Amino acid sequence: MRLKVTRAVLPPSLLIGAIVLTGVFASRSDGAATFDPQLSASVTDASAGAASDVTVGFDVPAWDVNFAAVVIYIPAAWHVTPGGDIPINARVGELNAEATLGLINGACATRLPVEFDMRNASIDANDTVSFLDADGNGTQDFAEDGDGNGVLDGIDHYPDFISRIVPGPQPISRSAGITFVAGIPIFLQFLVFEPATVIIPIAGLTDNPATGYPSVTLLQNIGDPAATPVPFVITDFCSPLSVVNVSYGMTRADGGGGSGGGEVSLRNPAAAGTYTFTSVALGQRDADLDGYENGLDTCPLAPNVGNPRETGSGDADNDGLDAACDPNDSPSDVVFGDVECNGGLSIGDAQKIARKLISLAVSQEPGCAEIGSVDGTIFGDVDCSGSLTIGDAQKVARKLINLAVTQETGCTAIGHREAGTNSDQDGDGYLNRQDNCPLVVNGESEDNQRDVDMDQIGAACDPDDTVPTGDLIPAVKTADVQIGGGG
Ligand SMILES: [Ca+2]
Ligand SMILES: [Ca+2]
Ligand SMILES: [Ca+2]
Ligand SMILES: [Ca+2]
Repeated sequence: MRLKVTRAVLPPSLLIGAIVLTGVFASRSDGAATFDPQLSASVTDASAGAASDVTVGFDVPAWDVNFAAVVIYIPAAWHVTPGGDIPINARVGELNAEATLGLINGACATRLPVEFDMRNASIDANDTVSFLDADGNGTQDFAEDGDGNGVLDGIDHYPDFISRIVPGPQPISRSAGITFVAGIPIFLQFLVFEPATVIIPIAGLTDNPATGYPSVTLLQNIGDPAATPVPFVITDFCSPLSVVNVSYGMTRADGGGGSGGGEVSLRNPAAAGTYTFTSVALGQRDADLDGYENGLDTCPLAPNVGNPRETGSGDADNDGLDAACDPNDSPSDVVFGDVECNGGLSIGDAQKIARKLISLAVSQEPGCAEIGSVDGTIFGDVDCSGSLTIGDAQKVARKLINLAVTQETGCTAIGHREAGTNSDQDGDGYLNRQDNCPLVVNGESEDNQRDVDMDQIGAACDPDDTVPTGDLIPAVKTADVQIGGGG
């Protein structure tokens, strides 16, 4: 089997195109972070020695922190056919998941169901394929069929990033599914290793052959230390998460009714008895112990006033920054003056707003002086130390105009906005909820979200970026399966 999960973490660059639900969650009081995933396991044919399908469920409840890593162990008494003994691209399973996402700086309000058709995939580490579009033809290499044999390259070639995420041991089998969501290829892989291969070290458990075959899931290239972040529409990956994975006992023919199928992929234990599946998982770090993982918490070093999973909670201006660290959480701080915003905002209107807002800004910024006229173009990062230049004022104006239009019904953004709405407080191109330093400029022009200790707090704002802040939360779960006496 082949279940579950990713090392390291978010925000995953995946999925778009979702169904927005509202009122999904009941309220809960705040408190320390919890991570209590649920594991289930079952077989469709419980006969001893049967080539039965195995279904494993893994769920992260609402309000828990999301996982940083999960390994599922298949009991050692199962027969797991090595990947090399099954044809490449044979259908070996299917996975259905429902993820909870925050989109475009919103709270955790979007549920996205996804399905994967899993194929037996190459484990030849000498024949690799990139997650990137290395050949520059507009499609990521894993999701194209470069050699024209009818099999996507992420299936019949070994992804080069696996060795960076799970260095060392080679899997005995790999299955892979590639599904397209809103035109974006999503890559899911299960790697099964020999028993006692240590992925998440827990002495006496994960180094014990009796615990079984560790199965690691990789989603996209999450966890690849060489991956390059990009600003993305998915700004949070939240709980709840629900995953149901079916690993076929016998491979199946293609959905189109083509040939193939019928090879044994999994076989139940030969002896009747009770067998235990195990999951070893790590919940994400919560540095300030306010119950919200660093990757979700836009104030990771200050206990939140509200709940970042809920729209507007503790966030009066709805910019994704909790009042605990938002330097301007009150929308009433902004003066709009006599501008008419119904039916659209003209450049002239914007200039009026700009003048008023610049005056407001300079009165609030030590070291800034009043400036003259503003033409309303171009902005970026403002340095108000010393005096405020016309150029600086233009930058301020742009930031504030964009803030204004996001708050006034009927107003639309004017001109081009290259950055700097209040949803991107520091104007570095990463929306607050994706930005691992939402108050410090660390965009693609700077260190691009660099995070050496991978604690989801960027180097630009991490008090010590060599030691992860907050603890991973371990959780070990088991699920028993009864195997009967023949059939
Ligand atoms: Ca916090
Ligand atoms: Ca706010
Ligand atoms: Ca930033
Ligand atoms: Ca860090």
